[in-house]
Amino acid sequence: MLDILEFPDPRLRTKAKPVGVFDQALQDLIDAMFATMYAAPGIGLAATQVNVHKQLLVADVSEEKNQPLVLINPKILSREGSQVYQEGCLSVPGIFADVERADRIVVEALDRHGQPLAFAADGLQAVCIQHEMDHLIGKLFVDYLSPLKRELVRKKLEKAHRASA
Ligand code: GNR
Ligand code: NI
Repeated sequence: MLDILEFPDPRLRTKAKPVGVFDQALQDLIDAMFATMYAAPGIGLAATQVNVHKQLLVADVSEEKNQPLVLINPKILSREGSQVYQEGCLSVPGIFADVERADRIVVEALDRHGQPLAFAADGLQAVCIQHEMDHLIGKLFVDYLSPLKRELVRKKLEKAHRASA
């Protein structure tokens, strides 16, 4: 299992670089990210969260956990509408808050072998992809909260980190 960085770790603010090489090391990283995500359990995981600063995310929003999705160098081509969803994050444990995001997005990316793919996503899948893509630019869902709420979250997590140190 890979270690997941937790807010306010400054490494979560790193901007990921595009992936250019689709070698065995990348396949092993993707497999380890899925194992870590499913075990957590979570519906998505960005490489940034495991301290790998590459544009790579994994996700599976299905009930049966049998629809793994790998997105490499992802881009959002279009956004429509808005939805509010109560988000959580494996890097901000125990904190949940409403975030407004696009309701429907069209995404272009590469798969784990470097083959291009493009698709439309809505609902929870659209939330998840937008949340993961934020990680790749060093952004966290708590950044959408008021500064006061974000400060309360930071204090709560720093206290929890001290208690477990
Ligand atoms: O497991 C996760 N659940 C979740 C719920 C609502 C909105 C976004 C998410 S993503 C999160 C896993 C995670 O932190 N991915 O970066
Ligand atoms: Ni997250």
